[in-house]
Amino acid sequence: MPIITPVTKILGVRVPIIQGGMQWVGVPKLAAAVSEAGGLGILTALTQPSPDALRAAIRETRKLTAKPIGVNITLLPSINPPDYEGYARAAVEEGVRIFETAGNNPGPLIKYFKSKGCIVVHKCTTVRHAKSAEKLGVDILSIDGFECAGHPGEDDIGGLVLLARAIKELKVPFIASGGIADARGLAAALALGASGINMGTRFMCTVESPIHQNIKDKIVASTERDTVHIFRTLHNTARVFKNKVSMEVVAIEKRGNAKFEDIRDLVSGARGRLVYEKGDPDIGVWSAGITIGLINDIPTCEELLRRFERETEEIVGGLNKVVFAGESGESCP
Ligand code: FMN
Repeated sequence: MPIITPVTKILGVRVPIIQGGMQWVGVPKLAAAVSEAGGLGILTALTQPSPDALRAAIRETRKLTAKPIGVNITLLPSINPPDYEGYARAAVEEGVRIFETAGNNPGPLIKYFKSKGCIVVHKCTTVRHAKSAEKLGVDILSIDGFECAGHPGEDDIGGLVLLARAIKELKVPFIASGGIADARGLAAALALGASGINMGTRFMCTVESPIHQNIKDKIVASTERDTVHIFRTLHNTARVFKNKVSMEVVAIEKRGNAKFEDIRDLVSGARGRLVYEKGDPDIGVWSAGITIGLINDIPTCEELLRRFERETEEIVGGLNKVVFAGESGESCP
C-alpha cells in the first residue's frame, strides 16, 4: 500500500523519500533512477561546471524520466562564490519546479524560487534555522540530524531529539534527514512526526550511483564507526569517511590554531572527486554518514524503494502487536 503523506502530495511522488543533493554523485543517471522508482531524485547544481552545463544535465535527466525531479543548490562559505543566481535561473528556465536549498543565507534564493511559483525544500540542522526558513515561505523542511553525511552544523543534536522538537515548533511539513538507510528509519521518522525522509549515503550505494564500484564495496564493508568529523575547529564541521587523509586533517586540527590554508590541499574537492573516479578510498576526503554501518548491499533504486515500502508496511503493521496492558497488567503475556 502506498504511504501517503503531505510530502508525497506536495511533490507528486509515490514514496516519501528524497535523494538529497550530493556533490559529484547527484548526476542525471542517479536522480532519474530515484524519480523513476517513485521517490524524488535531485540533481546537484554545483556538480555541473556552469549554469549551461546544469541545463544540459536537466535535459539529460528528462530523457530518462518524465517524473518530477529537483535541483539542489548548496550555498557554501567561499571567497569566490559560484554563480548561484545563474544556476537557479537556468534550472527555473528549464522548467524545474522543485528545489532543495541548503547552506548559508538561503533567503534571497528561497525568495527567488517562491517568486517563480516553485516548491522549496530547505535543508537545515537546527530548529531555529527551520523556523526562519518557514517565515520565508518554504514548502517543506528537511531536518538534518547529527548523524548525517556532510555538514551537521555545530549544535550536535541527533535526529531523535531534533525531530521531536520539529513537530512541536514547525507548521509546514518536514522530512527527516541523516542516519536513515532502511525501513525502520522511515517508520521511526513517520512516528516522530516527519512526512518522509531524505537520504544521501544510502543512495551512493545503489547500482545507478555514478561512483566507482570499489567505493560502493568499501561502504558495504564499513561499520558505523568508520566516519569522522573534520573542520570542527573551523566551525564548519563535515562528516566524512575515516581514511588516511581525513585522519591527517584531524591531527592537524588537534595541534591547535589550524587555518584552512594548512589543510587546503588535503581537503580539495578535486581529490575527493578522484576517489569516486579512480575507486581508491584514500586519495582524498569524501562525505559519508554513519549509515554506512547499515548498508549491506548495492540494490537498484527501484529495488531499494520497493523494499522501503514493503518493510515499512510490515514494521508499522507489526506495531499493532504491541499490547497496552491494563493497570493490573493482566494483558501481559
Ligand atoms: N548536501 C547538500 O546540501 N549539498 C551537497 O553538495 C551535498 N553533498 C553530499 C555528498 C555526499 C557524497 C553525501 C553522502 C552527502 C552530501 N550531502 C550534500 C548531504 C545529503 O544531501 C544528505 O543531507 C545527507 O547525506 C543525509 O544524511 P545520510 O547520508 O545519513 O542519509
